[in-house]
Amino acid sequence: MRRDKYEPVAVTAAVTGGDVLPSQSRAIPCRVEDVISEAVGAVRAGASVVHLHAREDDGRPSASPELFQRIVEGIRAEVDAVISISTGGSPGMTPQQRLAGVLATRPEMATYNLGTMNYEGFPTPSRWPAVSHDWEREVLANSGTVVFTNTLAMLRDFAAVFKETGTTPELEVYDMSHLGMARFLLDEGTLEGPVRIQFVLGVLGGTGNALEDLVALYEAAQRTLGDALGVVGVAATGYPMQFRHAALGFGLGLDVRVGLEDSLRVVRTAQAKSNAELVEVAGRLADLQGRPLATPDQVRAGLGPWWGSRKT
Ligand code: KMH
Ligand code: ZN
Repeated sequence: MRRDKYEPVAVTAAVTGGDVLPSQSRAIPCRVEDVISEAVGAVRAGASVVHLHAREDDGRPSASPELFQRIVEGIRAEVDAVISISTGGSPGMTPQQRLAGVLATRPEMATYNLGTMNYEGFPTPSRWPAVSHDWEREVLANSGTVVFTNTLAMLRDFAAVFKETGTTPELEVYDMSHLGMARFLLDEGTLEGPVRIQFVLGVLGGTGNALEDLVALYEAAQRTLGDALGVVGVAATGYPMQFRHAALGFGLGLDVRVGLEDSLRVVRTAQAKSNAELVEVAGRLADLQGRPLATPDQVRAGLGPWWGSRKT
């Protein structure tokens, strides 16, 4: 799907993630009430979608259905936003744990990671952050061994849960090979088009973070998926590429994801104090290009067939 010149674009706020360590930035929300207030702040700053992971109070990534429920209920009590739950979770979670948030909250959208890959958040010991929790030390000690597992069997199982819960899969494409997998899943009927794609750039194990990588992936997606290609978005990691890809993405008519899950800095020399700060920058980049920010209902109108056939 290609958008016209002045059509709205949506900003997703990825407010906490499962990979960044709370010791890296005081702004990363961990407790339920902090995740809620960060998400609410991001929506008030212009985001229409919030992408959510859950954490224990000490910041350890969690698959607790209760935590996901409390987070989603808390956000919905304060703002209207499209909820996108992570099924990527964090390294070490089982497939069932990774589905827990979707089963507990039946969100409009959830991430759907298309391939098994290396996934290294902390590859270089000399650049590791000083951390204060033992669980964070374990994350760093696992450096060099992290595999993000997404087998074909898992993809079929996850799709069945998404269909049952009326959840739109947001296909996370880190690599050209993931487009081939999406095509296969469409052809065998596991997925139904039009599919929503989000390019994730800059993860060590996937495509790099150059602007040309986004253009190459976008062209490949149009060629590979054709009419089955629905809304397209981009999530790039790290400063300044998060914002450079936001500018290019809006120019191309794509949705854009920003947030502390993917990038901690708001300017070269300073960390963001909140997710809202990052969303505000994205909003300015859209506005400068004459693109209004989509409302949650405008995003819902573009969700795929499983959301459309949802019964409750
Ligand atoms: N942390 C991002 C780079 C997911 O939650 O399913 C990838 C991500 C995956 O958001
Ligand atoms: Zn995520």
